Amino acid sequence: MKRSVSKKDVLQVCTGDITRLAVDAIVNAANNSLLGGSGVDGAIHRAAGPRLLALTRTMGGCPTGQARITPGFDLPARWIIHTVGPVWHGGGQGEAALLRSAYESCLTLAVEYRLRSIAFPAISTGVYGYPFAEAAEIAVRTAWGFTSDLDTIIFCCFREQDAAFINLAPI
Ligand code: AR6
Repeated sequence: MKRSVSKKDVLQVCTGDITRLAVDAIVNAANNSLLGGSGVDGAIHRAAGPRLLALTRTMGGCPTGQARITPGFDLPARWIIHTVGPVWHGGGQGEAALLRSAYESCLTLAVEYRLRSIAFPAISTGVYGYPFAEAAEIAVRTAWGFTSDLDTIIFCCFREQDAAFINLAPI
């Protein structure tokens, strides 16, 4: 299928702290408990404030590869979409399918909530150990499937050097 030129601009890369982004939703790379943790999860809980934990305590967690939505509370973003990526065990334990499912679940929720803009951290590439380049390829390939449904899909890299691994060309 031919892609229109304008669709290309839906996908963007930025560097820095995702909690600062004033988009409709930022994605949290959470764990199965949804009760917070280190990395981007900790940063999001700190920036969103204590009402986030008060709510996620009632939500019963989230299976790997799925997603849940909460308000953004004190964040500039209106919503937080919490997803749980796979722990990297070498690639032979369904990690790629689970990571694709995590991205797909977030993007599907964004469409259901009629959101126009969403920003992703590099899910699973920190504590969970997923090789960055492989994870980035899955992220971009999955996001291309949603470029007709959203105006802006941002890949937010915390470390400046990670942005070089993200190739936005359609795969
Ligand atoms: N903004 C954007 N990206 C960030 C930020 C930030 N403020 N902070 C870190 N990153 P990680 P995971 C990047 O470890 O691998 C937590 O304890 C970071 O450079 O946050 O999915 C959860 O509770 C990396 O590229 O998430 C889980 O237990 C990416 O975010 C576990 O870690 C993901 O790193 C999830 O591990």
